[in-house]
Amino acid sequence: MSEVLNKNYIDGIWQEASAGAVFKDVNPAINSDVIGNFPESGVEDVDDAVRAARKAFRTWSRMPAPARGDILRRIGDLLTERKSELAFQMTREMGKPFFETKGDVQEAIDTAYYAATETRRLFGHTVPSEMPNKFNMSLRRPIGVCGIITAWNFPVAVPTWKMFPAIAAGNTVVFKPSEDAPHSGALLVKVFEDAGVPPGVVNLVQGSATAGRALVEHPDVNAVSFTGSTETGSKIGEACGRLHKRFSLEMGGKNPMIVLADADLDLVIDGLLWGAFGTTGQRCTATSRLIVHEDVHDALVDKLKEAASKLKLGYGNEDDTEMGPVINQKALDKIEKYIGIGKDEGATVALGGKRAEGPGTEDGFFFEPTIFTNVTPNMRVAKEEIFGPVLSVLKISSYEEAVKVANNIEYGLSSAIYTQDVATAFKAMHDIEAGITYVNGPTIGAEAHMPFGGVKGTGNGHREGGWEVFEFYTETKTVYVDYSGKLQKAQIDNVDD
Ligand code: UN1
Repeated sequence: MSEVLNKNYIDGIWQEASAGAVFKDVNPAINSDVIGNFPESGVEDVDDAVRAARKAFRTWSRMPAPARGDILRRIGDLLTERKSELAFQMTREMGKPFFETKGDVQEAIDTAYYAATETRRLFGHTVPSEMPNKFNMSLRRPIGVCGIITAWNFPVAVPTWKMFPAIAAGNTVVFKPSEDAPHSGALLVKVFEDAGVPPGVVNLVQGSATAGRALVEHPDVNAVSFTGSTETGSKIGEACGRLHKRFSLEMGGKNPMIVLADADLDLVIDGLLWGAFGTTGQRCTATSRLIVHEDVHDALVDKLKEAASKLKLGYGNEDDTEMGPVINQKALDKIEKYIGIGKDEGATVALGGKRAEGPGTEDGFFFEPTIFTNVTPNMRVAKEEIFGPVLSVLKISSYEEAVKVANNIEYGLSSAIYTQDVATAFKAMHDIEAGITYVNGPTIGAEAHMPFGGVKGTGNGHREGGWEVFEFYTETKTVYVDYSGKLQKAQIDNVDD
C-alpha cells in the first residue's frame, strides 16, 4: 500500500478527473510532508460516477441481501488485516494519534460485521388485514443511488457508517470524502474493490464544493447523507428539499459535561482529557463545555490544568504523542479568533490560548490545550462550536441550573453527567436535550450497533449506527394480497352504518 492512491474510482476504474485539475494534500503535523495531489472533480466526473452507480444498482439491488452480507464480512476481514497500515496513513493525513486512528478503523470493522448480520434481518411487518382472506405486509426496498459526503475527522469510520448500511440494503454509492482526507477515503474504497464489490456499486469522486454540489443536485441521486459543518449541511438540506430527495444531516455540537458535587473527580479528569482534547477537540461529539458545581469547581479546574498541560503534542505516528495538530491553517485561524472573542467577552484563559511552540510542533498546525474559565451561558464561547482543543468552564450551583445551562444552545448531539446519585442520573437522561447522554463517561464513545445522532440544530432527525440507519437507506413497500376471489372494499364492506 505504499503507492498514493490519488485518483477517482468510477465503474471499477481508477482514473484522473476529466479536467485534470488537482488539489494538494499535506500532513497537518509536518507540512513539508506532501501526501499528494488529488483530483479536483467537476460536474462531468460526478455525472460519470452517478451513471455507473445507477447501472450497477440493477444487479446489486437484486442480489440476495445475505450475499451482500458475505461481501461486507470480507470487507471487515480486509480492514482487520490492514488496520495498522490504514491507521498510519490516516494519522499522516489528518493528524490524530495512531492509537486513535486504529480505533477509527476498528469502528469501521465493527460496522462492517454489524451491517453483514443485518442483511439477514432486513425485516418489514406482517399484520392482520381488516378483511377476511387478505394478507398485509410491508417490505424494505433499497432507495437507489446514495451520495455520501463526509468530514475528515473520522476519515474511515464515519464514511462506513453510511456506506455499509447503504450497500447492505442494496443501494449503490457515490462517495466524496473531505478534501482534507482524500487519501484515507481512497484507501477505504480500495478495500471495497479488493473485497470483491462489483464495479459501479461504490464510486469515489475526490474534490471540494463543486463536486459536492454536483452530487447533491444530480437528478439521479436519490438520497444524500452528509457529516460536516452546519453551514454546508444547511445548504445541502435546502437543495435536497427543493429536489425531493431524502437526506440525513449530521452537523455541529457544543457538548456539555455536567459534573455535580458528588462526582468522582479523578474519573472526571480522565473523561475530560479524552472528551475535550482527544482528536484535538475536533469531534462533533467533543466535550466543549464543562458545567461544574461550585463546590468542586476550583479543585477540578486545578487538577485539569495540571493534567492537560502535560499532554504531549506532536506527530501522531510517533509513539509518545497524546495530542496531534488541528487540521489546517483555517482551523488554526478560527480557534485563534475564538480565543480573542472569549477574552473580549470577559472569559479567563486559564490554560493555553495560543499556538504551540515546543519541539515537534514547528512545521505543523498545533494549538495548546486551552481552558476558558469564568464563562457565562450566553457568551459565544459557551454556545458556538470552535472545533479545536478549547474547553469552556461554566460554574453552577444546582442540578436544575446545570440542565438549564446545558440546554442553552442550538445544538443537541452528545452530553454527559458525572454523579453518584442514580436518581439524578435517570432524571438527566430525560432532561438533557441531546441525542446521546453518557452517565459517568465523556461525550464521546459511540458504538457501531447503537443509534448515533442529535436533536435541535445538530441534524434533521435521522440516526446513523444501530438498526435506525437501515430506516434511512430503505423505502417501505406496502403489499396487500387478496385471496378471497372477490372484490373487497376497505373502509366500506366491513362497516355497517
Ligand atoms: C464525529 O465526531 O463525527 O463517539 C463522530 C465518538 C466517535 C464518533 C464521532 N466514535 O465520538
